[in-house]
This record gives sequence, C-alpha cells and structure tokens, in this order.
Amino acid sequence: MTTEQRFPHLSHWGAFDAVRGTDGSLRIEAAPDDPEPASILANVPASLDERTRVLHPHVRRGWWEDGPGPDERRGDDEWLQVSWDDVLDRLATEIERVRTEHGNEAIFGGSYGWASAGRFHHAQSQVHRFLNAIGGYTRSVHTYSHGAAEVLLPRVVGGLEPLATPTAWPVLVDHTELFVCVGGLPAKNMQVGSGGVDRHLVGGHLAEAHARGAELVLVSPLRDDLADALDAQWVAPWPGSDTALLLALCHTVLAEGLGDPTFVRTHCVGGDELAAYLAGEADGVVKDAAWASGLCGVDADEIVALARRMGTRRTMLTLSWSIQRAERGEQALWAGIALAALLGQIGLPGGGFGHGYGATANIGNAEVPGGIPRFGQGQNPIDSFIPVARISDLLLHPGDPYDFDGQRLTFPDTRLVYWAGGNPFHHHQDLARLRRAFTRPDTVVVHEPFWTATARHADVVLPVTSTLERDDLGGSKVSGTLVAMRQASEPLGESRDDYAILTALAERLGAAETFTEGRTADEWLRHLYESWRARLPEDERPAEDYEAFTEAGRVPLRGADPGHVMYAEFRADPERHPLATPSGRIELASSTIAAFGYDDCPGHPSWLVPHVLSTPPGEGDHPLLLVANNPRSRLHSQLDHGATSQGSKVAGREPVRMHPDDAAARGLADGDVVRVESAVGSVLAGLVVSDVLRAGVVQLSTGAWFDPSRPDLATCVHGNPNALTADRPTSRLAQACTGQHARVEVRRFDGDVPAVGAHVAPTAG
Ligand SMILES: Nc1nc2c(c(=O)[nH]1)N[C@H]1C(S)=C(S)[C@@H](COP(=O)(O)OP(=O)(O)OC[C@H]3O[C@@H](n4cnc5c(=O)[nH]c(N)nc54)[C@H](O)[C@@H]3O)O[C@H]1N2
Ligand SMILES: Nc1nc2c(c(=O)[nH]1)N[C@H]1C(S)=C(S)[C@@H](COP(=O)(O)OP(=O)(O)OC[C@H]3O[C@@H](n4cnc5c(=O)[nH]c(N)nc54)[C@H](O)[C@@H]3O)O[C@H]1N2
Ligand SMILES: [Mo]
Repeated sequence: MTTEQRFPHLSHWGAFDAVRGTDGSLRIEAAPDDPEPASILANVPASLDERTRVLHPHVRRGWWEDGPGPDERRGDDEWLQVSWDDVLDRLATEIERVRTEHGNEAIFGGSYGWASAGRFHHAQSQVHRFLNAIGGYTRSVHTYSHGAAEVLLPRVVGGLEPLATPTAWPVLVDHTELFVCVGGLPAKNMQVGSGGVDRHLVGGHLAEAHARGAELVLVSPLRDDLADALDAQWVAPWPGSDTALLLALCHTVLAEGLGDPTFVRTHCVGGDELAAYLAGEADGVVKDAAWASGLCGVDADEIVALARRMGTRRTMLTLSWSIQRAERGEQALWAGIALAALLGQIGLPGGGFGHGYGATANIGNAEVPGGIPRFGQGQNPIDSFIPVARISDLLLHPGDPYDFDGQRLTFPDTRLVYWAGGNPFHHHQDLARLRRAFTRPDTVVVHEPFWTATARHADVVLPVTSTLERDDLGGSKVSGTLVAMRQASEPLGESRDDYAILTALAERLGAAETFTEGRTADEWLRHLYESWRARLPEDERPAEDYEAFTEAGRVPLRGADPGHVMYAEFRADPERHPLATPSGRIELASSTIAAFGYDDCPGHPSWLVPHVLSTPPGEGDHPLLLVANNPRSRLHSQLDHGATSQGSKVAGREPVRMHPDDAAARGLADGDVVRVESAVGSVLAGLVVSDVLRAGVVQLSTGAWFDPSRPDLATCVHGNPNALTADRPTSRLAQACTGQHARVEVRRFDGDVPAVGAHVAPTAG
C-alpha cells in the first residue's frame, strides 16, 4: 500500500474515519465537523486486539461431551475449540430438540444490549429475526435504561414523549431561564447516543444558554454531573431520596401559591388527591420542606428557596433516567412530573419537564419524520415475555407467578438462552445470583467478538466480527446523518458476521428463505437504503443512490423540527389534543394504578422508603451509599481494554471515588486498593479521593469486566459494581432495573492483590 486509506465509520459515541497507514497501522480520527468528539473514541483500536477476541468457535467441554442440561460447571469449565461446521450442526440439532420437545416458548431470546451502531448488523435485530423465522421465542420488554418510565409514562402522560421527543434543545437555549437538573446533565453521558452520534452538540447548547443568562441548579450527590463552567448551584440529596425532595417542592409551590392552579384544573386530574397527600390528610405527615430535609439531607431553607426560584422563572425541570433506575424509581419520576404540572409551564417554550436530557447526546435533538433504514425483525408468533430486568427470576423460578403493570404473569420454563449483542454479566444486578441462574438452562449460546463474562458463562461461543470488520449503514432518527460505514479490517480469526452465522443455522433449520429473503449482506445494505429512500417524501429524500451514498460516505437526514415544544398542542387545546391517558389529562393521581393495589406503587406519587435508605446513611454494617452510574471512560462494558478505559483505572482496577472525610475516617488514601462490600457480594477497586461527592456517598461506575476470584467466586477482583447491587425490581408496576444504588462499606485491601484476568482470552483444549 502506498497511500493511506480512509474508512468512514460510526460508533454509538461518534462518527469517525478509520485511517489505515501505509505501514498497516490503524488510526481513529473524529469526523471533522464534530465540535466535541468523545474521549472514548480512543477505545476503538482495541476492537482489533486479538488477546481479548473470540477468534474461533468454542464449546464448553461439559456441554459438548455430556450433552445439554442444567450444569453447575457453567462459567467454570474447560473450553474446546471446534470447527464451524461441527458447532453449527450440533447447535441446530439442539435448537430443533428444544423447539419440538418444549416449544419455542422455552427459547429465551432476550439479547438485551447495545451491541454496535450499524443498523443492518444490529445483533439484536438479527437474532430476533432469526428466532422469529424458526417459530418464535420468549422475549424481553422495555430497557435497563428507563424501564420504570416505559411503564409509568403511558399511564401518567399517555406516551413516551418525555424521553423520546422532549422540547428541542434550540428552544431551551432561547427560552429557558432556569434549568433544574435532577440527576444532572453529565458531560460523560452526552458522549453517547444509541445508533450513533454524528455531532456532539449538547455541551455547546448549554454553554449558549448559560451565556444568554440561563441559571442552572444541579440536584445530585455528585457535583460533576454538570460542567463546572455552567456555575450551577449544587443541591446534594442522598441517593434514592429525590421523591421526598420533589414532593416537598410540590408542597411549597402549593402552600406559597407559586404555581398555576388553572393549568392543574384544566390539564390535570388528581390534583386534589395529591394535595391531600401532601397535606398529610390520611397519614398525618405533612410533606413539607422540614419533613423532606430529614430524609434527603438538604436544608429546608434551600428547598423552599428552590421552589420560589422555580415558581418565578421559565423553568425546565430535567429528570435523569438514573433517578428511576432505583428502587421505587416510578415515584421520583412521577413526583417530578407532578412538580412541573403544579408549576404550570408544561407546553410552554423552555418550560415544563423532560426525562433524560443529557443522558445521551441525542435526547432533545429533533426527530427526522422519515426515520432511518431498519432491518425488520419479522413477527413473533409466541406471546411470552418478561420485563427485561427479571432475567435471573426467569431462569431460577420457572412456573412462578408475578405481577407486572396490572397483569398476573408466569415465568416460562426456559431451556435455551440465545444472546447476541448484549452483556448480562455487565448489565444485570447481583452477578452471583445471575451465575446461579445461568446454571439452570440446558444450553446457553452467545455470539461475541470478545471473551466477555457472558461468553465465559455460555456453552457455545461463536466468534463475531467487530463493526470495523464489515460494511454497514448507521445513524439515528435524532442525529443528522446517515453514514456509509466501511470495512476497515479483515475479520479476525474465524469470526463471521451475526448474519452469516444465523443464515447458516437457518439453512439447517429449514428457515433460510424467511430469514434471508434470498439476499446477501451486501444486497441487504443496498435494499435497506433504497427502500428507505423510496419511502421518503421528495423534500426529505437524499439525491444520492446507493453507489453515490457509499462514495460520499454520508448523507444528511432532513425534515427535523428544531422548534419542537413538547405538549404545545395539548396546552393550547386539551379538548382537541388530549393526552392518551384515560382522562386525556396529566394524571397526578391514576385510578388505573390505584386499582392494581400495589403497596410499592400506589395511585399517586408517594414517598416509599427504598432498601438503601431503610437504615439511615452512616449507620449499620454498610454505612455508605454507592452510586453505580454509567461510566465516563467507555460505553458500558464495551472496549474496557481500550486506551481511554485503561487510562482511568487505578492499580489496574475500576476507580471508586470517595469523599476526603470518609477516606480519612477509614485511614484510606488515593491509589489504595480497597475492598467494597455489600450484603450481596464484594469487589476490589482502586480508590480516588475527591470532594465532588457528597460525604457519605461513594461512586463506582459500571463496566469493568466481571472477574470473579477463586475459590468462592464471590469477589470481583476488577470492580464490577453489579457484584454489589441487589436484584430487586423498582416495584410490581414496572419490575425494572434498580442497579443505580447499593449500601456498602469500603476497607483497605492489604492481602496479595490478585491479577485481573478478565481481558485475557481463556485457553482452549
Ligand atoms: N449497576 C448498574 N447496572 C446497570 C446500569 C446502571 O446504571 N447501574 N445501567 C444499565 C443500562 S442503562 C444499560 S443500557 C445496560 C447496558 O448493558 P449492555 O448493553 O448489555 O452492555 P454493553 O457493554 O453495551 O454490551 C454489548 C455487548 O455486545 C457486544 N457486541 C458489540 N458488537 C456486536 C456485534 O456486532 N455482534 C454481537 N453478537 N455482539 C456485539 C459487545 O462486545 C458487548 O459485550 O447496563 C445496565 N446496567
Ligand atoms: N460515557 C457513557 N455515556 C453513556 C453511557 C455509558 O455507558 N457511557 N450509557 C448510556 C446509556 S445506555 C444510558 S441509559 C444513559 C444513562 O443516563 P443516566 O441514567 O442519567 O446516567 P447515570 O450516569 O447512570 O446517572 C446520571 C447521574 O445521576 C446521578 N444520580 C444517581 N443516583 C441519583 C439519585 O438518587 N438522585 C439524583 N438526584 N441523582 C442521582 C449520578 O451522580 C449519576 O452520575 O447514559 C448513556 N450515556
Ligand atoms: Mo441504558
């Protein structure tokens, strides 16, 4: 090669060129028009690091030699390297056995996970389409991101607009006078957007609003959940206590006449019920600022002052997803919506609320009406599902009944688990329990580029190309560009695309035509692009045909409305534009939810003590409150061995941050290896002493590859916080993930510090 070669590409954290030097080296360059490229781009070259890659098909010895069945050795057995043909034949036979003996319901095809950005090689779509083609599967519904919101919002505001299409950023930049950011707008999170980010704009929007004179209040236990340059006031409640704080703000708004009673009368139902609860009519507890102060640790005066500020300015209340990813998370979100409703600015430019601004780079970007090309998943003939975060319960308790959103459901009997594009040993809570759950099925199949903890807990591990090793098309309906992603490397080892693997299985199971429709991967890319282009109205349609698109590397997505104001029509005329709730109004109390009779989710926003606050902070065996948030240095567990992620580690482990007072009280210093313990398990981590935390709170992000130590396999030597979190649902309403919080103690680890082996592929016989 005599000249450099450039391959346009897209990741969930930004558009880039993969540049092949004349010496064969690979360099990653952010797209030139990205004003704020993500630091985690530097993780991308690790995609091609062979030491962590699954290079050949592997099977677990016990499964290969003894046949399928529940097995305690799963996750702790030897590996055998086998040929593609042998493994595909055996796997097809096993799928056939399960579907004929137990029915397709016995196949769990959850596959929750972010996988990679391209829309055709989207692993979840691929595996779901395949499982649909062979007769269906038990699926999962909703997300780890905002599972409580996905159930609550339709009941309270009639849909998912607050997290999908809240008021567009340019409107906030022009109109919002006060941003009150519950859970912050962390710069770390705005690096990322599902499906891909073409340009990182939110930091610029915030700077512009600030320069115009907008004021900001950060409500979070961590001060760096909002950029320093924004000069925000910092209000630091205990993790898990926002509901109390928000209810007290509601109380103050009503008591001081700061809101808009007309809006409540004309656009809401349940206002009287909520007011009666705030006044303590039934329980004798007035939910005022003094009451909340004792629960959330924020001064009563500060709460009252905040309510007054909110009542006298055009206020945008931003509610993070993190506050609902916690026990009773439904209440925090509902209390926040109630506060915005009482203030009466919903539907006004720059006022009201949004859910998840700043959680990703794309929330608050206007949506393109024509969408983007999408690989269809087909129809699932099986009507069996679980709320996504009930995976361990599913495997451990077949046949058991449980409640979910007003339904009484039963866990099916799962024989085969098929995962492609996600990492449950990253994302799920109480990993020791998940390990036990994973011993229960007859067969576990994982498609992975990398030897993740999930791959290590499978029977069949099939090597998949990373996104750099294939062509694709990528974008999101809330980003501005469709990218023609170009292959920058030959597939490593024997790895194949998910599509090729599933095609080979579909052939063996007599479903090839349904799965492939007779197209190769290249033919699909062309078909997806051209059929999407043909569907668009003329003024949104790119001029480029498929050849010109791949030649140009990208085409703009058109038609988004940067002036979008959420609920503007509803505000203007609630009779003609009702919400899709039973009342057509915002439900400050819901008779539907009340009728479910759940004590963990009553009929109006209520303060319910979560486990992490049932012992006062500072007391008990686990006095510290752990925030297990999303990581700054990578996306989830992806490319944890990459440069940005590795650069953040302390003593080779995930950094755990602690306030100086808490460190001094324990005789701990920066750089110490510490043992973090909860009632569920323990981890080793590297200590960072920092005053950005509220004292009494420690923080350990998700994503360090789970590395359980022998002999008990109970300690993760690398620092994965899900070895510490409890596997409890938000409530019976949503049954959603509560991974954000745990109660812990932290001590210095003085023993021989074990090496972290998570990034080294296992050896195979
Ligand atoms: N304690 C706690 N836990 C949490 C959270 C929290 O706040 N606290 N947050 C939760 C949230 S919001 C989320 S979204 C989840 C995220 O959980 P996941 O989405 O499961 O995490 P990822 O690390 O993105 O997993 C994606 C996997 O797909 C693989 N992959 C990439 N490309 C391909 C491909 O083309 N084909 C195949 N077959 N595989 C591919 C990657 O190697 C990686 O292992 O974590 C949740 N867990
Ligand atoms: N760099 C990077 N960005 C990401 C991701 C990633 O893995 N890496 N993941 C993406 C995904 S899938 C998602 S769903 C979003 C997640 O978006 P979020 O759920 O909003 O993100 P988190 O970082 O988990 O939490 C945000 C902040 O909430 C604060 N917080 C925690 N508990 C409480 C509480 O009880 N009360 C209050 N007031 N604040 C609290 C924490 O300090 C935390 O930093 O992020 C996305 N962005
Ligand atoms: Mo998420």
